[in-house]
Amino acid sequence: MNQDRIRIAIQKKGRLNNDSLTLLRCCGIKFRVQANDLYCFSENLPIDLLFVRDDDIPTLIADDICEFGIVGDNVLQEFELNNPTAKLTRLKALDFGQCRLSIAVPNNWSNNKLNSLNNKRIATSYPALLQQFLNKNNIEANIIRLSGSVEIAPQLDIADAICDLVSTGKTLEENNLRELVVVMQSQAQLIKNNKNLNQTQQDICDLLLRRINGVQKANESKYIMFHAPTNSLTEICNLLPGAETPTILPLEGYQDKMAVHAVASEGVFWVTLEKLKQAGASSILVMPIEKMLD
Ligand code: PRT
Ligand code: ZN
Repeated sequence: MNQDRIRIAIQKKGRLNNDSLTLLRCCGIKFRVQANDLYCFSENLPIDLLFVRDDDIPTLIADDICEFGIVGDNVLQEFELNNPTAKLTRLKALDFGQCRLSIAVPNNWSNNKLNSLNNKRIATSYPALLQQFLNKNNIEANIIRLSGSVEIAPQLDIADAICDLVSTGKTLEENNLRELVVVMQSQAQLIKNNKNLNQTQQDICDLLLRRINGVQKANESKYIMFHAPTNSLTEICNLLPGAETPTILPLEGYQDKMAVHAVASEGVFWVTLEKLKQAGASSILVMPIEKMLD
């Protein structure tokens, strides 16, 4: 293995694949991926990508096959509970792959209390996380381990309840199930093992983290431009979410209004724009920001 490169394990196919590749591309890492590739080399940075099942990512990193990986908190925490000596570090929450691990019960479950789960069978692909939750809440239940299609377990009478990932809730609804309690919230994480990187690898790691920060900041920020009456500039600028120092420019041919340009570091919602307009702003433009570096 070339010691001056770093390897990042990402999901080959599934919910995290596209967002992981998009994030790396936004960080300026150039690569060409063919449909059945198991790995690919970046064309412009000493970074290799490995395409694997998401469940294998923590192991690949713990075993030092890859230095980094992108995986959901749910898979990571289940792995950590099963491998308490493996030390993996969360470097960065990535703002995608959001979901929650929840216990769900059939719609006709009459009791909303947690202790209604006592002595019941709960099907899940996350037995360690579920067991930890049950222990914390003093519930004794029978965990049925399933690797997929957990939501149909109650209909097949394999289980009374399930513990599975939920994002929109549509799957639960389609299977006549409802959420009883949230076990954990999850999102994609950039992770690394605790082994020391050599200087070249550390430099690539720093560059990657700096660029991910830049991409996240740019995603959260908007460039906003408008015209504002000179006598209400302060009031109007105070309405801008998270904008520190707006640029105020004269408008050719006007004495009583100015052009304001600002970076709003929080989302700019319609309500904000409506408030700006009410306060006298006009010609309001909101634009996405592609990259940001402090
Ligand atoms: O083949 P491989 O093992 O790599 O893929 P996989 O089938 O195990 O994983 P995949 O692609 O389904 O999910 C990868 C990761 O995406 C998960 O580990 C989570 O971190 C994250 N994620 C985010 C989700 C969901 N949202 C999600 N909704 N993973 C799964 N689901 C499933 C859930 O299991 C249920 O079947 O979607 C259904 C519920 O969705 P809603 O929208 O109907 O509530
Ligand atoms: Zn998986």
